[in-house]
Amino acid sequence: MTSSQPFQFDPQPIMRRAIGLAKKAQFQTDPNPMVGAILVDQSGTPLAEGYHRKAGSPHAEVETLKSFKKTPKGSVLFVTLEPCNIFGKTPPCTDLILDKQVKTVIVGCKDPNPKVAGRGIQKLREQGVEVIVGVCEQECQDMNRVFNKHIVKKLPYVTIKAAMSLDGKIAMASGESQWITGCEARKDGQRLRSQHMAMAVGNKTLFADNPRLTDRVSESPRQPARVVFSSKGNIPSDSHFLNRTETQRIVIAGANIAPEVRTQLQQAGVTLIVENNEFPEIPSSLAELYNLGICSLLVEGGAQLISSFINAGMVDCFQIYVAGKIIGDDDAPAWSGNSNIRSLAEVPSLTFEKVDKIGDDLKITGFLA
Ligand code: AOF
Ligand code: ZN
Repeated sequence: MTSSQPFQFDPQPIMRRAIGLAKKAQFQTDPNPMVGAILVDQSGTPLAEGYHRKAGSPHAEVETLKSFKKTPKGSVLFVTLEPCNIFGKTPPCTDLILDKQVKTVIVGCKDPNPKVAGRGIQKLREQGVEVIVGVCEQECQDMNRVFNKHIVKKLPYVTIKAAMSLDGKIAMASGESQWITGCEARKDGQRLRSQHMAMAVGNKTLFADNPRLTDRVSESPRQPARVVFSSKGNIPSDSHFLNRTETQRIVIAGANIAPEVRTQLQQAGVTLIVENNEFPEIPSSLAELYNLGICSLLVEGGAQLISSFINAGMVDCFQIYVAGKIIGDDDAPAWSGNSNIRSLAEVPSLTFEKVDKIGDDLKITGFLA
C-alpha cells in the first residue's frame, strides 16, 4: 500500500466490509466484476455504501454516491476495484467522483480491464484527488478471479470438477460408478454448475451417463449453458441434452461431422461449433465459447476431456472431491489420463488453496501452478 497521509482510522476493516458488500452479488455480475464501495467521513464513520448488482446496473460508486449532491468535506471513498474511466453500459465513475468532490479514494486493487488498467486512478490524481491503492489488495483481486482471467485473456475461466476414490478412480472396472462420493459432496458439486456460465462434458460421458447437466439443488439456480465436446457430433437421440431448455446447448464438433448430423443438431436448436481439425482443440474451442459470451466454464469429465484441458495447460481451478474408498484395480478408469509427459519435473502441479470436509468426503480446491 502506498500512503502519504496517515488516517485517524484503520482502513482495512472498512475495505473488508466493502468486499462483503461486493460478494452480495456473487455469481450475478458476469461478465462484470463484483465491486463494493463505502463512503466514510474524516473519522472513518460510514456515510453511505453500495455494490454493483449486475452487468448493466449502476457501478458500486454510483450506488454509494447517488444521494449526495456534493459529499461532505474531507470524505473518503473506499472501493474494492479501481474506478472506471470508460463508457461501457454505464458512464465513467471517475467523472462522478470528481463531480461529487470526494477528497480521497482508497482502492483495493487496479482494474485489469485493459481499457481501464490504471487510467481511472491516473485521471483522479491528475484532477487533484488523493488516491491510495492496495488496501486488502489480494482479497480484492481474488474475489474476481473469473473477471481477471476473461477480461485479459479473452477466454473463459476454466474449472475442472472431478469426484474420485482415494486412488484417483472414477468407476469400477465394470463401469459401476454410482456413487463413489456421498450425497453431500454430490450436491456441492452440482452447486458449482450454477456458479459457472457454462458446463462441459465429453461425448463418452453423454453416452454412458445421459446426464441432465443442470443444478437441481441450489435454492435459486442459474442453469449453465451446456456444452458437449463431440468430434462426430453424434449425440444419442434419447439424451436429455437434446430436450429444449431456456439455456443454450452447444456442441463442439470436429471438421468431419456428417452433413446429416449437422442438420439434425441445428433442427434440435443446438448451437454448433465446427472446428478446423478432426478432433476439437481446446484453445480454439474456448475462444469460440468466449465469442458466445461464456466467461466461465465448468468441465465435468470424462477423463479424456479433462486430460485434454490439462495437457493444453488451459485449466484455472480444480475442485476435486475425494472419497475415502480404495478401488485398487488397475483396470478401473482414473480421473485423468493420456499425458505424454515422462518426467516428474514436467508434470502439471497444483497449488492447493484449501481442503474442506463435506459429509464423509474431502473437497480440494487448487489452482494450476
Ligand atoms: C467500477 N465499479 O462497480 C464496476 C466496474 O459496461 P459497464 O459500464 O458496466 O462497465 C464494465 C466495466 O467497468 C468492467 O469491465 C470493469 O472494467 C468495470 N467495472 N468498475 O468502477 C464497478 N463493476
Ligand atoms: Zn465504474
